[in-house]
Amino acid sequence: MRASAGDEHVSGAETIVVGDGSGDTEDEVASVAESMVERALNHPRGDPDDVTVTVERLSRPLRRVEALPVVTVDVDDADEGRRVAQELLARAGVEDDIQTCGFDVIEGDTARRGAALIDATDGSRLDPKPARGVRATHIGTSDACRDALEALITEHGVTAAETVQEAVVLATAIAHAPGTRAELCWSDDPDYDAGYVATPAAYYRFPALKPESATEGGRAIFVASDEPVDEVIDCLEAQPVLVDGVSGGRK
Ligand code: PML
Ligand code: MG
Ligand code: MG
Ligand code: MG
Repeated sequence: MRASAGDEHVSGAETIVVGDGSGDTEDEVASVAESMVERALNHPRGDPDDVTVTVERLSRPLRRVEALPVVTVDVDDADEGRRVAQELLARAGVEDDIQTCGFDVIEGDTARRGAALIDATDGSRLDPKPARGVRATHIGTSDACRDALEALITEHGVTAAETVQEAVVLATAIAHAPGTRAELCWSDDPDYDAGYVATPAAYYRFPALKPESATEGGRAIFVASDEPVDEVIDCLEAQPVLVDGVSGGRK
C-alpha cells in the first residue's frame, strides 16, 4: 500500500499472505488489502488523496527466517548513541571512515525512498540511482510473529511497538541479503529520536541516535565488496522473505 497527498508520501506498508491456495487464502488477501486501505485513511501523518494497493502473486520461492533478536542499548543522548553505534559497526567489520559515509548519507537524506548501499571496504555508493536508493520489498510477517514481536518490544518499555516491529522485520530481511555486514537507520520524523544498527547477529536499538529534531533520516546498508551488486539489489528488491519466528532478545 502506498498513500500520498499531492507530491507528499503519507504512508506505506506491505505484507505477505501465505495460504494453501484455497478460497480461504483469497478471502484473507482481500481482508489484508482492506486493512491496508483503513491504515492509509487513518494515518497520523494526515489524510491521503491517493491510495494505491497492489496485490501480487509471489513468483519466487518464499524464504522464511527468524526475526533478529532485539537488544535495547540504554544511552543518555544521541552523542552516546552514536559512539556505541560506531563500536557496533566496527565490530561488524565496518571501519570508522566507512561508517562516516553512512552517517553522512543519512544526515543529508530528506527524500530518498530507499536505502543507500555502501561498499563496506571503500565507502563508495553501490546503488545505481543514489537519489532513489534501493527499496527492500516483498517482505512480510505472520500474525503470530507480529504479535510476539510487539509483545517483546513492549517489554523493552517502548510505546511505538508497531513502528519498531516493522523496522525489525525490514532489518531482518536486509540482514539476510547476501553480503550485508550491517545497516544503520533512523527515522526522518523530527519527533522520533530512536534508531538502530542491525547486523546478522541482532537489532541494536537506540532510544536516541539522531541529531535532535532532525528531519533527515533513512537507511544505509554496508555491503561486503566481493558480493555482486546486481545480486544484492535483486535480493533486496525481489526475494520474498517471511519473518515468522521470534528468537527473544535482551534489554
Ligand atoms: C525503532 O524505534 O527501533 C525504529 C527506528 C527506525 C524507524 C525508521 C522508520 O522506519 O522510519
Ligand atoms: Mg480464484
Ligand atoms: Mg484521517
Ligand atoms: Mg519515514
